Amino acid sequence: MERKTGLILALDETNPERALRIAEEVKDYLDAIKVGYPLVLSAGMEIVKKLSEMAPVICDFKVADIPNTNRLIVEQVKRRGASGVIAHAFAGSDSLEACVDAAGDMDVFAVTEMSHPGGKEFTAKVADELADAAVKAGVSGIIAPATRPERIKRLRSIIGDLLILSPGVGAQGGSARDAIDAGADFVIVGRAIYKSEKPGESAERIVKEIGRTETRE
Ligand code: NUP
Repeated sequence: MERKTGLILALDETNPERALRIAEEVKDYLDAIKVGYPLVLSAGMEIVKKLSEMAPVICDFKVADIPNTNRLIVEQVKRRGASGVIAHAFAGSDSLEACVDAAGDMDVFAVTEMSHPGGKEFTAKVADELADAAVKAGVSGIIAPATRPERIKRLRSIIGDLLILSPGVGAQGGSARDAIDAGADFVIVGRAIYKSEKPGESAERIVKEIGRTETRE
């Protein structure tokens, strides 16, 4: 995935018309648009094609099944024109490898430690091992919490040069600057943009904040 601004929009707006309007308004600030169940269950998978005309689309389906089912899901995501898909690492190496195989030239990102408070309960305890398994499975990158920059730093030391996409900025309390300084390549931002009265201005502010940070070499 190409990095220009470092910003990925989490488009969890469930009104399809409003979602498309927001995407249109902020698309120039984005490296990708992440869609998940909230929007896709409301608008249908056709929305992926429409959004991919504005920016590369990552489907955050947190794929977490047996290898065969994972493969079938990822094949459908690819058929719909997505550029990336998010899978859970906790389902195991074989499940993650099935995603990578089915993805071909599409990016697979593996969830390690989740950003919400509950993420500390289970995922944090095994996040280092999940990151290691993700590297071995051949993913493009991992999802790591902007709410805990010190954990981004630690996970960076495990995954080397793979990408880190970091959610938890804004509504969940994390800052874009801290996440990027800790080693994230991209921040994923949802409510702070799509719930803003002026999504364009909010996106611009975050892009400026990312630009002021000490990005990795
Ligand atoms: O650990 C994760 N935390 C997280 O928030 C993994 C995720 N995929 N996400 C997603 O990032 C979450 O589902 C939402 O789409 C987005 C963050 O949105 P917001 O908190 O900025 O509104």
